[in-house]
Amino acid sequence: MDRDWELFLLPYNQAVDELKVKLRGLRGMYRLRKEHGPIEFITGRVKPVNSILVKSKARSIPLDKLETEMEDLAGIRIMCPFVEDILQVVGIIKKRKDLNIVYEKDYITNKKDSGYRSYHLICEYPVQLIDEEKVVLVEIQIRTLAMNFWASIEHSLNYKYQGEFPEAIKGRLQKAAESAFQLDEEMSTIREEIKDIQENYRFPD
Ligand code: 0O2
Repeated sequence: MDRDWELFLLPYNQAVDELKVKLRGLRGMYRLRKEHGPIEFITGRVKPVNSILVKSKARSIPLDKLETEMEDLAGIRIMCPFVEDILQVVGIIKKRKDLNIVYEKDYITNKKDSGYRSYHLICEYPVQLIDEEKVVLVEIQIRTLAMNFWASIEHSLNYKYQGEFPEAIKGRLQKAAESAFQLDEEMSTIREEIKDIQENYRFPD
Protein backbone atom coordinates (compact mmCIF):
# COMPACT_ATOMS: atom_id res chain seq x y z
CA MET A 1 0.00 0.00 0.00
CA ASP A 2 1.35 3.41 -1.04
CA ARG A 3 1.18 5.85 1.81
CA ASP A 4 2.13 9.50 2.18
CA TRP A 5 3.76 9.04 5.59
CA GLU A 6 4.37 12.73 6.13
CA LEU A 7 0.68 13.48 5.65
CA PHE A 8 -0.44 10.47 7.68
CA LEU A 9 1.82 11.33 10.61
CA LEU A 10 1.10 15.08 10.58
CA PRO A 11 -1.69 14.96 13.22
CA TYR A 12 0.49 12.72 15.39
CA ASN A 13 3.36 15.22 15.21
CA GLN A 14 0.92 18.00 16.06
CA ALA A 15 -0.45 16.02 19.04
CA VAL A 16 3.04 15.33 20.41
CA ASP A 17 4.11 18.97 20.02
CA GLU A 18 0.95 20.27 21.72
CA LEU A 19 1.04 17.81 24.60
CA LYS A 20 4.72 18.47 25.29
CA VAL A 21 4.00 22.19 25.66
CA LYS A 22 0.87 21.65 27.75
CA LEU A 23 2.37 19.11 30.14
CA ARG A 24 5.63 20.99 30.51
CA GLY A 25 3.50 23.96 31.59
CA LEU A 26 2.50 21.98 34.69
CA ARG A 27 6.08 22.04 35.95
CA GLY A 28 6.14 25.84 35.94
CA MET A 29 2.83 25.93 37.80
CA TYR A 30 4.17 23.77 40.62
CA ARG A 31 7.32 25.88 40.78
CA LEU A 32 5.27 29.05 41.06
CA ARG A 33 3.30 27.53 43.91
CA LYS A 34 6.64 26.54 45.54
CA GLU A 35 5.32 22.99 45.81
CA HIS A 36 7.11 19.74 45.12
CA GLY A 37 6.59 19.03 41.43
CA PRO A 38 5.83 15.42 40.48
CA ILE A 39 7.36 15.91 37.01
CA GLU A 40 11.11 15.93 36.41
CA PHE A 41 11.07 16.11 32.60
CA ILE A 42 8.98 15.25 29.57
CA THR A 43 9.89 13.88 26.16
CA GLY A 44 7.81 13.02 23.14
CA ARG A 45 8.21 11.39 19.77
CA VAL A 46 6.32 10.13 16.77
CA LYS A 47 7.27 6.56 15.95
CA PRO A 48 9.71 6.51 13.03
CA VAL A 49 8.31 4.94 9.84
CA ASN A 50 10.76 2.01 9.89
CA SER A 51 9.72 1.16 13.49
CA ILE A 52 6.05 1.37 12.45
CA LEU A 53 6.70 -1.09 9.65
CA VAL A 54 8.66 -3.49 11.88
CA LYS A 55 5.99 -3.40 14.63
CA SER A 56 3.09 -3.78 12.18
CA LYS A 57 4.75 -6.87 10.76
CA ALA A 58 5.62 -8.33 14.17
CA ARG A 59 2.08 -7.76 15.53
CA SER A 60 0.29 -8.49 12.21
CA ILE A 61 -1.31 -5.06 12.16
CA PRO A 62 -2.50 -4.20 8.63
CA LEU A 63 -1.23 -0.80 7.49
CA ASP A 64 -4.79 0.42 6.97
CA LYS A 65 -5.55 -0.32 10.65
CA LEU A 66 -2.60 1.56 12.14
CA GLU A 67 -4.75 4.43 13.42
CA THR A 68 -6.77 2.19 15.70
CA GLU A 69 -4.45 -0.74 16.33
CA MET A 70 -1.05 0.87 16.84
CA GLU A 71 -1.62 2.88 19.98
CA ASP A 72 1.82 4.39 20.33
CA LEU A 73 2.30 6.15 16.98
CA ALA A 74 2.37 9.28 19.14
CA GLY A 75 4.22 8.85 22.42
CA ILE A 76 4.74 11.10 25.41
CA ARG A 77 7.01 10.12 28.29
CA ILE A 78 6.79 11.78 31.69
CA MET A 79 9.66 11.22 34.12
CA CYS A 80 8.93 11.60 37.83
CA PRO A 81 11.38 11.87 40.71
CA PHE A 82 9.55 9.41 43.00
CA VAL A 83 7.29 6.38 42.53
CA GLU A 84 4.60 8.18 44.56
CA ASP A 85 4.59 10.97 41.97
CA ILE A 86 3.45 8.60 39.22
CA LEU A 87 -0.10 8.16 40.51
CA GLN A 88 -0.29 11.89 41.19
CA VAL A 89 0.54 12.55 37.53
CA VAL A 90 -1.95 9.89 36.42
CA GLY A 91 -4.62 11.66 38.52
CA ILE A 92 -3.77 15.04 36.99
CA ILE A 93 -3.98 13.64 33.45
CA LYS A 94 -7.27 11.85 34.16
CA LYS A 95 -8.86 15.15 35.19
CA ARG A 96 -7.84 16.96 32.00
CA LYS A 97 -10.61 18.00 29.64
CA ASP A 98 -8.45 18.10 26.51
CA LEU A 99 -7.97 14.34 26.26
CA ASN A 100 -9.86 11.17 26.94
CA ILE A 101 -8.32 8.10 28.58
CA VAL A 102 -9.25 4.96 26.64
CA TYR A 103 -7.50 2.53 28.98
CA GLU A 104 -4.45 2.17 31.17
CA LYS A 105 -1.70 -0.38 31.70
CA ASP A 106 -0.08 -0.53 35.13
CA TYR A 107 3.30 -2.13 34.57
CA ILE A 108 4.36 -0.89 38.00
CA THR A 109 2.09 -3.11 40.05
CA ASN A 110 2.44 -5.78 37.34
CA LYS A 111 5.96 -5.47 36.00
CA LYS A 112 6.68 -7.16 32.68
CA ASP A 113 8.76 -10.36 32.56
CA SER A 114 11.58 -8.34 31.02
CA GLY A 115 11.74 -6.26 34.22
CA TYR A 116 10.05 -3.26 32.54
CA ARG A 117 8.10 -0.94 34.84
CA SER A 118 6.05 2.09 33.78
CA TYR A 119 2.47 3.35 33.86
CA HIS A 120 0.82 3.71 30.45
CA LEU A 121 -2.24 5.76 29.58
CA ILE A 122 -3.71 5.24 26.14
CA CYS A 123 -5.56 8.44 25.28
CA GLU A 124 -7.66 9.97 22.53
CA TYR A 125 -6.48 13.47 21.73
CA PRO A 126 -8.27 15.80 19.26
CA VAL A 127 -6.10 17.70 16.81
CA GLN A 128 -7.52 20.68 14.95
CA LEU A 129 -6.62 20.39 11.25
CA ILE A 130 -7.43 22.98 8.57
CA ASP A 131 -10.95 21.78 7.83
CA GLU A 132 -11.65 19.16 10.47
CA GLU A 133 -10.87 17.75 13.86
CA LYS A 134 -8.97 14.49 13.95
CA VAL A 135 -8.85 12.38 17.08
CA VAL A 136 -5.59 10.45 17.39
CA LEU A 137 -4.38 7.89 19.90
CA VAL A 138 -1.47 8.92 22.10
CA GLU A 139 0.37 6.68 24.55
CA ILE A 140 1.55 8.51 27.66
CA GLN A 141 4.21 6.60 29.60
CA ILE A 142 4.79 7.72 33.19
CA ARG A 143 7.81 6.40 35.06
CA THR A 144 10.53 7.30 37.53
CA LEU A 145 14.03 8.34 36.53
CA ALA A 146 15.31 4.93 37.62
CA MET A 147 12.67 3.10 35.54
CA ASN A 148 13.58 5.30 32.58
CA PHE A 149 17.30 4.61 32.96
CA TRP A 150 16.67 0.87 32.92
CA ALA A 151 14.19 1.03 30.00
CA SER A 152 16.54 3.14 27.86
CA ILE A 153 19.43 0.73 28.27
CA GLU A 154 17.21 -2.32 27.76
CA HIS A 155 15.69 -0.72 24.65
CA SER A 156 19.14 -0.14 23.11
CA LEU A 157 20.17 -3.72 23.89
CA ASN A 158 16.89 -4.99 22.50
CA TYR A 159 17.67 -3.18 19.27
CA LYS A 160 21.13 -4.75 19.18
CA TYR A 161 19.95 -8.30 19.94
CA GLN A 162 16.52 -8.00 18.23
CA GLY A 163 14.83 -9.29 21.40
CA GLU A 164 16.96 -12.47 21.48
CA PHE A 165 19.07 -11.64 24.51
CA PRO A 166 21.90 -14.01 25.44
CA GLU A 167 21.07 -15.63 28.82
CA ALA A 168 23.90 -13.76 30.58
CA ILE A 169 22.61 -10.37 29.39
CA LYS A 170 19.02 -11.32 30.32
CA GLY A 171 20.17 -12.16 33.84
CA ARG A 172 22.13 -8.94 34.18
CA LEU A 173 19.16 -6.91 32.95
CA GLN A 174 16.92 -8.58 35.51
CA LYS A 175 19.44 -7.79 38.25
CA ALA A 176 19.64 -4.20 37.02
CA ALA A 177 15.81 -3.96 37.06
CA GLU A 178 15.85 -5.15 40.68
CA SER A 179 18.51 -2.53 41.52
CA ALA A 180 16.40 0.19 39.87
CA PHE A 181 13.42 -0.99 41.95
CA GLN A 182 15.53 -0.88 45.14
CA LEU A 183 16.75 2.60 44.24
CA ASP A 184 13.15 3.82 43.87
CA GLU A 185 12.28 2.24 47.23
CA GLU A 186 15.29 3.83 48.90
CA MET A 187 14.54 7.24 47.40
CA SER A 188 10.95 7.00 48.64
CA THR A 189 12.16 6.55 52.19
CA ILE A 190 14.21 9.76 52.01
CA ARG A 191 11.60 11.59 49.92
CA GLU A 192 10.82 14.26 52.48
CA GLU A 193 14.49 15.28 52.76
CA ILE A 194 14.92 15.49 49.00
CA LYS A 195 11.69 17.45 48.58
CA ASP A 196 13.05 20.12 50.94
CA ILE A 197 16.19 20.47 48.86
CA GLN A 198 14.26 20.59 45.59
CA GLU A 199 11.97 23.32 46.85
CA ASN A 200 14.87 25.48 47.98
CA TYR A 201 17.09 24.99 44.98
CA ARG A 202 16.40 24.34 41.33
CA PHE A 203 18.74 24.15 38.39
CA PRO A 204 17.66 26.58 35.68
CA ASP A 205 15.92 24.91 32.70
P1 0O2 B 1 9.34 1.98 21.06
O1 0O2 B 1 10.58 1.85 20.25
O2 0O2 B 1 9.58 2.52 22.43
O3 0O2 B 1 8.26 2.71 20.34
P2 0O2 B 1 0.70 -5.17 23.75
O4 0O2 B 1 0.02 -5.78 22.57
O5 0O2 B 1 -0.18 -4.24 24.51
O6 0O2 B 1 1.44 -6.14 24.62
P3 0O2 B 1 2.29 -2.90 22.85
O7 0O2 B 1 1.29 -2.19 22.03
O8 0O2 B 1 3.70 -2.91 22.37
O9 0O2 B 1 1.90 -4.41 23.09
O10 0O2 B 1 2.18 -2.30 24.28
P4 0O2 B 1 3.21 -2.30 25.44
O11 0O2 B 1 3.73 -3.66 25.74
O12 0O2 B 1 2.53 -1.55 26.52
O13 0O2 B 1 4.45 -1.47 24.86
C1 0O2 B 1 4.32 -0.17 24.41
C2 0O2 B 1 5.63 0.54 24.64
O14 0O2 B 1 6.05 0.40 26.01
C3 0O2 B 1 6.81 -0.02 23.85
O15 0O2 B 1 6.78 0.48 22.55
C4 0O2 B 1 7.97 0.53 24.68
O16 0O2 B 1 8.14 1.92 24.49
C5 0O2 B 1 7.47 0.30 26.08
N1 0O2 B 1 7.82 -1.04 26.54
C6 0O2 B 1 6.97 -2.07 26.74
N2 0O2 B 1 7.63 -3.16 27.16
C7 0O2 B 1 8.94 -2.81 27.25
C8 0O2 B 1 10.14 -3.51 27.65
O17 0O2 B 1 10.13 -4.69 28.03
N3 0O2 B 1 11.31 -2.80 27.58
C9 0O2 B 1 11.36 -1.50 27.19
N4 0O2 B 1 12.56 -0.88 27.17
N5 0O2 B 1 10.24 -0.81 26.79
C10 0O2 B 1 9.07 -1.46 26.83
P5 0O2 B 1 7.56 -0.26 21.38
O18 0O2 B 1 6.79 -0.11 20.13
O19 0O2 B 1 7.89 -1.66 21.78
O20 0O2 B 1 8.91 0.47 21.28
